[in-house]
Amino acid sequence: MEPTKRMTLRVLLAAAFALTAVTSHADEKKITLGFAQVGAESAWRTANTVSIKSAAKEAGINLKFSDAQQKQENQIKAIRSYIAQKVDVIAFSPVVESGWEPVLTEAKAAGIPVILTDRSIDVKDQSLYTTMIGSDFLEEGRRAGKWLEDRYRNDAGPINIVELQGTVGSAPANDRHAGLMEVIKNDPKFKIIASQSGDFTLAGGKQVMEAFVKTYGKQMNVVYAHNDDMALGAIQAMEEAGMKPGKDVSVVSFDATHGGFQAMVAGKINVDVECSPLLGPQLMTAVKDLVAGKQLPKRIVTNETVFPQSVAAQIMPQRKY
Ligand code: GYE
Repeated sequence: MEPTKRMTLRVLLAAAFALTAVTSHADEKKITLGFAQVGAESAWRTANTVSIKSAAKEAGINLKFSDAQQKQENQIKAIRSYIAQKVDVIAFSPVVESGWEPVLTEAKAAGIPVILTDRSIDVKDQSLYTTMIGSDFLEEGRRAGKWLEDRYRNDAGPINIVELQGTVGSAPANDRHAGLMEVIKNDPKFKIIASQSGDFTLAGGKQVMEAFVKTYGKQMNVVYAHNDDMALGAIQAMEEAGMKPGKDVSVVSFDATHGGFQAMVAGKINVDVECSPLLGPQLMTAVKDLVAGKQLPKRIVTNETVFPQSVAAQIMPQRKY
């Protein structure tokens, strides 16, 4: 072949290659994920939302996001709208455990797979969701119970516990309570003298604690708060009543957020059981795997630990939420 012809051929080949590259890229459909969030009730939740939004961006996934303001009916509405919009995958963090069959049956009939994150649900038909990514709240409750057993090992008791529960009917509230009970039920010196929901918020925790302080005062030995926001609210209520949280009363909390760590360093929370909100990257991997037709494990459990007050100052700089 003459050099000029060879040259033209080369140019033509290169152009053809470039064209295929462009078309195949355009053919690659962007995955759309509909995510129905619980709300913005706590520092944990804020970190969870940031994690999901930034992981979706990073993974090149088109995210439709809704905030249910802690109301199941809002979440159901959001899921229905994702079904109507024919998204590729639906994920949600269920406010409460019960009542999901109807809407999940609709998703299944539409052929849209559902992933649960953070909180689990109570359904007979396990085929209504593909996988559940999140913490083991029962184990978290047990961990807190074991810390209490150790702390009061040489104390004859009674050890009076007041409990600030999370949202009524939610998996973390149910299981953090059940996990504690499992550990202390055989030791009669531990008594839960009062238990009420503060809805996982700082204001809720403070309000419930104000009432507990008035009714039980010095009788209280332990505040068992289902999250840091409520623990921080309870601390305010105790301080306003002239008590010394962390000293007069042990404060046990969950999440291990920055706020929780700060209170530990200040000596006001005695132990914080870790619960990680950074579920975004794992969720996006699961979404991509699902769309690629891969089989997912039914349960993906987050790795977590317990932070006693004694390690708080040293660990705090490494915390990411
Ligand atoms: O502990 C609390 C949040 O579901 C694990 O919800 C989550 C809980 C978390 O409001 O802070």
